[in-house]
Amino acid sequence: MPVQAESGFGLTLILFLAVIAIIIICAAVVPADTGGRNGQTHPPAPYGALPSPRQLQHSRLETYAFLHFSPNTFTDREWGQGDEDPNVFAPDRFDADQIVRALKAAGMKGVILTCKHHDGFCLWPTKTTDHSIAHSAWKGGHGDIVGEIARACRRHGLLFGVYLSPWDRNNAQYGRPEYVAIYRKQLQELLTDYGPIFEVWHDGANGGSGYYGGARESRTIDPTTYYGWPQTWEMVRKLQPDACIFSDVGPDLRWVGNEDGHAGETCWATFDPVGRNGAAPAPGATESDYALEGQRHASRWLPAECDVSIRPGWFWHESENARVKSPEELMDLYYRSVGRGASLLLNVPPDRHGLLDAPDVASLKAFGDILRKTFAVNLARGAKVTASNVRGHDARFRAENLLSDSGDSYWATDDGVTTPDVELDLPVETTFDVIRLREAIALGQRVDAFAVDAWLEGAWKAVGSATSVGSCRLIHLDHPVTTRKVRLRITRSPVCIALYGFGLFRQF
Ligand code: FUL
Repeated sequence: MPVQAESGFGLTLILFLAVIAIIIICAAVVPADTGGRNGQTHPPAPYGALPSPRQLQHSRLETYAFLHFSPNTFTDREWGQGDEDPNVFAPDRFDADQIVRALKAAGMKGVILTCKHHDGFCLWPTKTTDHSIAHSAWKGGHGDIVGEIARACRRHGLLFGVYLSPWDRNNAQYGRPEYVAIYRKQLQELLTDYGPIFEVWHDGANGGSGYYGGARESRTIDPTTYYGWPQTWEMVRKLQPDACIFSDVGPDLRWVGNEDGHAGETCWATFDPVGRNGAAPAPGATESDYALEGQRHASRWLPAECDVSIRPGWFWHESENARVKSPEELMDLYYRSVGRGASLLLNVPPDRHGLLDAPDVASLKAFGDILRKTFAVNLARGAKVTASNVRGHDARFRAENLLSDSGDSYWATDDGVTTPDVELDLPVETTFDVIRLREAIALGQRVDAFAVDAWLEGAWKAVGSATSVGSCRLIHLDHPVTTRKVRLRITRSPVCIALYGFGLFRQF
């Protein structure tokens, strides 16, 4: 029957064209470069310089403490000459547990001790010099401050790190090649005898004059060559492969360029240190101004660490007892360091008893309470999350991952989708004044800028914006905002995004 045959052919043709159309539409919706659905999509390609596993681990610490303790504590100085009698170091009630407990109350995840400051006095019984605790009357010459602090850290679940000043105003060999061997031997003792070390801290200060074994003269060294840093760091890697090395030039963490405890408003984790007058950069010999913000497209992952003292000085001075930073000042520093993708290294110096002093302990505790209470509950939890784009429609990269607490699950977009947005319908009307955002930094630092809107009186209103994100970005709003709906807009990014850890909080 020709008529039937003809209409049968027409139907087949229509069906055929419909299938082709569906294939074309699907191809447009699921971009070819991200693969298919349900676990078939590949993650975004990493962008720029990337963190090493040890740097990734370190980025999760956020805050840790510095302890400046030496003969200076007893002589009321900031920089000892190196000619101090070892017996001046005489804490009468030293209690490592009291110190570490007070730091833990502030939420500190680790402790870095000045095992030797510029005066050259070693707080452990080193075999390299007589200028040490073993040659003082303290504990009959059997004391070991390094060991006691390291063990207390372990007891209380904190990490332990070492500061060993390269400049040594006591040592007769300082300025000669012999001293570099002594310095390495000291570091070797510290990295061998005290368990796992999370950070090794190299100061850049080199002042010139000193005791130097009685010579009492000024000695200058070339910081770019004298210490032979590459060989020293090779030894650190061998003895403590997980330890991050801090200095003006890294190799794992960079000095932020000030001792006030804050990073730049924009702060990139990527950085190529800049030497002075065209010379190679080295600890103590960099143009440190560049470190505040880092550089957007530098070749190295070298995040900033912000060091600051809770008091005006690094060492304890009775005259500064009334000038201990308040918990509010510490919170402000937290926002301007951790909240800008850097870490905060807070110095709290033990006093002449060998304890943290009462005003410091009180401020640490109140700071820790504010931190814990502020970040205890993410007010965005339970929100319905809707994104303008999800990479390959793949559940692995779903919008809900924006609220994830781990960088292993994140919200990502298709390649080429660089300015997506995401809406959060909050379960109830919510008041917040802190916004948090994190990048899955294992894939590099991707986002250039973003904004956050709140649905207020029937319209979206911008309430906050920022530039670099990295491991953590906190926006502390001037005024709390109350709303049912929040929108995150990525306003600039060279590549597709990979975000998690979004949070809304109310500062306590
Ligand atoms: C500086 C040193 O000179 C200070 O005494 C202190 O140790 C500080 C952390 O680093 O360069």
